[in-house]
Amino acid sequence: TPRIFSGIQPSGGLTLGNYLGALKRFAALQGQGAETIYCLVDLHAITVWQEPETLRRNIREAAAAFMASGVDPAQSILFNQSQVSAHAEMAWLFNTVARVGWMYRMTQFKDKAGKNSENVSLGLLAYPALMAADILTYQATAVPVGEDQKQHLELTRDIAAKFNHDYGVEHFPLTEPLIEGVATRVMSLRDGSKKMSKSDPSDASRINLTDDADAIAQKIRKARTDADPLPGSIEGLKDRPEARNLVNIHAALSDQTPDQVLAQYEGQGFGAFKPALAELAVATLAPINRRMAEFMADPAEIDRILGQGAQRADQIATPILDRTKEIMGLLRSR
Ligand code: AQP
Repeated sequence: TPRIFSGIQPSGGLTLGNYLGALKRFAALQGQGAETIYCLVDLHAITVWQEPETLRRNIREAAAAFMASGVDPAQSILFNQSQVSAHAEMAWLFNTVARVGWMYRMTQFKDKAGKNSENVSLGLLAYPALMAADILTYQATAVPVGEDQKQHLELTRDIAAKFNHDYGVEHFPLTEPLIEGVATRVMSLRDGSKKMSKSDPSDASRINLTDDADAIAQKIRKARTDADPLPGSIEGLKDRPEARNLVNIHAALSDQTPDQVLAQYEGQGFGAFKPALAELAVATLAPINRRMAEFMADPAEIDRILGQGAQRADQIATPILDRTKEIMGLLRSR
């Protein structure tokens, strides 16, 4: 059976971008004939400083967000990365396969390191090797991600191909990215050229899954736009990134195409569009927000679910890790 793997960093509160680009699709992929494995990638989160108490809370809150968005721990394996040691072990093996130059070329590394690239953690540079390990430790065949992760997925394929070539085996699959829908790149509400991100210093740039109805409505009301009326088709928004972003968000939330959305608003301005979008966003996010709060009221239950998920994940990962070590000539005597 095909096996789907994906993850999210618990490096802060999750956003509408994470929901539309990832969580909503994770839930929809369940029960479609593939095995689904979803991971809170806490080892990735610590590549930049995380305050321990905040990280602990963010891991539980991200687990609550997954479940509130419809990821069912009975149908999918849901766990946090650091509880399954195969991820870190496989990442080390891949550190010996991947080339340093591949890592320096990653745009996410360049963005996050900025001008300070000698002084970031070594983990931030090696991040894509750990991501390849997450995926290939399960020999996953497909990974649903947003547009921003495409380059890392290509690197995962490069690592798999180089491993298979160097050791003369067909051990790792060439994993396919699943980048689908109109919300593969939700943009900042303040700047249509930047993606909506949980680590953006401006809270007004994003909608958090924990925002209440008033906050959501206010952020959409204040979202940057222009004064022109809306055209009849998305083609007409080519040079209006902020407007295009709001229309795409509407389309993703209402399960329509952007053109279907625009058919309803052609000729109207944002004075009409924004309140409708706010209402739609609140209608989708309020129940998620409520369920998250219910899960968060019982952290021990979240920990139990993640622990159980980790045990199931470990059963798949460990034999694949062992076989990988064997192929590489590492001695196994138990
Ligand atoms: N704006 C977005 N639109 C669509 N999809 C998005 N994703 C993230 N932002 C958007 C998708 O969510 C998944 C998890 O991402 P991640 O948490 O592992 O890291 P990220 O891509 O770096 O997300 P953030 O929110 O920008 O986190 P920070 O600010 O910590 O770096 C991925 O599938 C991603 O594509």
